[in-house]
Amino acid sequence: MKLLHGAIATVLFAVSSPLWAAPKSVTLAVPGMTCPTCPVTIKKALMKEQGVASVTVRYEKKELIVSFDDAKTTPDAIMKSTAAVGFPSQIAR
Ligand SMILES: [Cu+2]
Repeated sequence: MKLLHGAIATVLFAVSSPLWAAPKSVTLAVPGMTCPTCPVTIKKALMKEQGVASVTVRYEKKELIVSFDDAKTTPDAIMKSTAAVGFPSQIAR
């Protein structure tokens, strides 16, 4: 049963991958988030980017978790758009 399940998942993935690339996520350190409205600005900017699926803010850690479609954008492009609104970021850890 386990094997069969794996085979089905593989087939589904192969069929759907051109349209539905696997979502990736990246944790970004944003040292410039110094007040609670900063993440709002960043989130707004990122949600306008093509391929960004969701943005989770961890304000207390000055981090963002961004999930994105790697067929449409890259962590590099995401970091560029946070910098464009005044918040340079880098990949955490
Ligand atoms: Cu602020």
